Amino acid sequence: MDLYTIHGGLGSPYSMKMRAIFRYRRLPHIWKQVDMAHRSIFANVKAPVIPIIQFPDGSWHNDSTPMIFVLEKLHCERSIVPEDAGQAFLAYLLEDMADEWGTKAMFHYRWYRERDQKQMSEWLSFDRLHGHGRTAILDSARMFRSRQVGRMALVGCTPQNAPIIEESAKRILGLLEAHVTEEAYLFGSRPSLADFGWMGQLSQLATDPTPDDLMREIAPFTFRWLMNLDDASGVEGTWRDPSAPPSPAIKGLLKMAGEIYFPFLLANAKAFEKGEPTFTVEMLGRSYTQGSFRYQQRCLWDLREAYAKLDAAAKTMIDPLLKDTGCLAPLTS
Ligand SMILES: N[C@@H](CCC(=O)N[C@@H](CS)C(=O)NCC(=O)O)C(=O)O
Repeated sequence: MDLYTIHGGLGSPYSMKMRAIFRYRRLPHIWKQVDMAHRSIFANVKAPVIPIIQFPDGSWHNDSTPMIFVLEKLHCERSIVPEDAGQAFLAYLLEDMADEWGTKAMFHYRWYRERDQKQMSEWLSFDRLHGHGRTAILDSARMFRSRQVGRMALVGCTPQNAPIIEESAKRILGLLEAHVTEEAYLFGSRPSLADFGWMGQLSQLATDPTPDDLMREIAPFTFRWLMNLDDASGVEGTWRDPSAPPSPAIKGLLKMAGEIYFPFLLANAKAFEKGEPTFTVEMLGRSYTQGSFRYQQRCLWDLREAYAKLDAAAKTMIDPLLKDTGCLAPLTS
């Protein structure tokens, strides 16, 4: 049997995203929690991030978005890229926003408050060390916690940025909560890469104590939607009609991209080009500051390239929506 091996973790949003994709796509796989005994797998990939996936041909891969597109080339059944090129672009943009901006909420809620720091450092250490003794688990939790808390400023999870991150998380939850009772997924009755991208990040909000409480209170159906999407291997559906008006959720998420995600990407790219280690950008009426990263400069380039490759018919179809939501100018400038 052609078996994939996913080396991941329950506490890793990108691992949950990829496992859900493998399940939905019915690609035979096994799941391995990365633990101390398996650290050598990191030697097989460039960036030391999980999930790391070994393909049936023995090759090793990581970075979830490129992996999604490699899998699309290898398997055509149960694709997660909408058939219509314009919708496919929108799904890619929303997935990218989940990965790069949605993850701020994940990291912020996990490491900002004492309650979440304690619970999640202990659980994540337990995942890697269970059976090796309580002392080893708690010692490792303390080290892991101080390492993660120490990284918060670099990725923008500071007290100054907290109101922006929390407001944007609540906005996303509000949009999804209104959507999931009316339509199965963002681009139809079958899930797309955008659904899986958000599912990955929000699966962690549903686990960590403070955002778990928040979700149960303000987005209980979204919470349940995530649990269902975790194994959608039985879902059979169709893509939404690309000529139909966009749903309020798609429009709302794109508006967030125009107000938050693109300003963030543009400011990061500008700072990175100039060699500036940090950048500040105005969003939601406040100043947002964090370290500049090459990876997110690449995200902006990739989005622009994907948009530029669309044919005239696809652009005609989605341009009014992109323009209306403030996404067109950053994609074309
Ligand atoms: N862009 C990567 C990001 C993966 C990522 O950041 N993984 C995290 C866990 S969710 C990680 O392994 N971080 C390594 C670390 O914290 O040192 C993807 O889409 O897969």
